[in-house]
Amino acid sequence: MTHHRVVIIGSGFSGLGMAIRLKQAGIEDFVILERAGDLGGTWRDNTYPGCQCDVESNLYSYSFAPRATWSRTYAPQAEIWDYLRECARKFALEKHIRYQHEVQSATWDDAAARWRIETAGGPFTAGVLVAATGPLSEPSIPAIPGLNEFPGPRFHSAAWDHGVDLAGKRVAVIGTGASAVQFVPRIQPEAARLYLFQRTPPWVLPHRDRPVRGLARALYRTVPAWQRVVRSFVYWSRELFVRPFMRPRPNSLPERLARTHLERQVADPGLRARLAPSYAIGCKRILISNVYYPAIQQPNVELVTDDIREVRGRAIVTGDGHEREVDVIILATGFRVTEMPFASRVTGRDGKSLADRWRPSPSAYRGVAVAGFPNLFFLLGPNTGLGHTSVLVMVEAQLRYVMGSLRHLERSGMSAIEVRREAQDGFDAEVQSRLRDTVWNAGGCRSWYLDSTGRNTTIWPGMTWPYVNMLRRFDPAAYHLSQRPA
Ligand code: N01
Repeated sequence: MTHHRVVIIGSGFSGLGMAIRLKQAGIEDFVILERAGDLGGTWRDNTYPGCQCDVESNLYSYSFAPRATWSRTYAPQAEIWDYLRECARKFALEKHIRYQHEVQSATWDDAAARWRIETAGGPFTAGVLVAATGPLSEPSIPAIPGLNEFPGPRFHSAAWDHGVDLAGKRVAVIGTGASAVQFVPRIQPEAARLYLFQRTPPWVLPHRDRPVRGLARALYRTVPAWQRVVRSFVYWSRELFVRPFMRPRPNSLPERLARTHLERQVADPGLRARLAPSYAIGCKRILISNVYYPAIQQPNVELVTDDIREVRGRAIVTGDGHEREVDVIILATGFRVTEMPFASRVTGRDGKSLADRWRPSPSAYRGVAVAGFPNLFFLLGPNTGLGHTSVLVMVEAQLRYVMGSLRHLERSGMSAIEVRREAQDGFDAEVQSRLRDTVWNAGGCRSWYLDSTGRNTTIWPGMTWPYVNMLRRFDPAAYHLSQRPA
């Protein structure tokens, strides 16, 4: 059994960010437990064709590790994954990572004031546990009758099977979210036939991606302050962009832009009507693409808007009884965001699991701390997701806050720190009240932002700067400290 001052779960953007901040503070006694054989989280797993970040790389990167060499303004997956490996090398993180160490359980031991962690690679104990498991790490597999019996290849977009050759095949894609919009234009030219099963049409805006030319790269390299200016510009344009659609209003500016994009790219009024969303823009994540609408109008593509009833043998059967025979099924059905399977493996002070504590609906103080779970911090926890800008803005605010709490705990000489229940409940009530009339709650759509009770436990209600400001300083009054028995 090895003990560490801090144990981080997950080596994606937030887990690595935590590790870097610890190192910068001179703390070396930590490990990162990673269930896979490589680092990178969602950017390691999502290797589907066309995978690309939909936020500009100058903002979708750590502020403390800018990169001058992005090839495009919106970097492709391989480059982002490479960036994370580069950061791990630059900050000497590799020696701290324990691969193939999936966490099976984490239990708070009150007498010893530490976390006892069982993993696939052996047990650990931790003074402080940081859960950086990521909201987009558990693929959601739809409960379609007969899907498991489909005799051909079938895979989720987040676990792309590159061994399956799609050339000349009849391919079914289920789902039209952010992932499908990126890979459908890539696989359409290969497939003999592509059936795209759309349950709800997304809002799509034009993409402004372009190559980063030599001059810009040279400027970023030689005048780093210039890249910081560009980053700030991107940040504030996105902050301002969210305002016109935060409250659902018909015909908002972003909605008009998206409608014009649809009208320009799709001439057939019948198809256009089937692609036109009937909910307010922003209610679901807004997608960006210049190639999605053109791809789905190719003669080998059929957009299917009837509900899927079942998979029968090789056929996908829709509600109207129509059967479409396919060779491959690709599930672009998103992630289990609000259930967080990891929660059932964490047991707190009173012997209750986090999943029980979070039933029927999760919440956390400032998205990072939960009463009953001392010395445990979440990165990108409940209500700190975003629909309009880089989640790394939230992650960096949380890193600063967690570092503040570690310093506070150390200075106090105590062994445990736990958020007060009333602080957590008060924060949650305020977030929920601010969310009530926003597009994410009242936009007229069903989205993964809402959990099974209809509560929005995913999204931060609006601009990010108030959150960043709030987390600038650790607030000891919201916590109580305790000492382990002598
Ligand atoms: O998943 P989604 P995603 N039968 O949940 C449909 C991030 N991301 O993987 O809308 C039929 O958006 C579902 O239909 P409906 C980003 O945060 C980022 O595409 O629920 N259809 C929907 O169309 C994003 O939001 C990047 O009616 C079913 C689709 O599947 C998040 O990941 C790139 C169904 C799921 O869409 C998830 O995106 C890619 C069923 N039973 C992803 N179940 C960046 O660029 C679900 N659907 C940063």
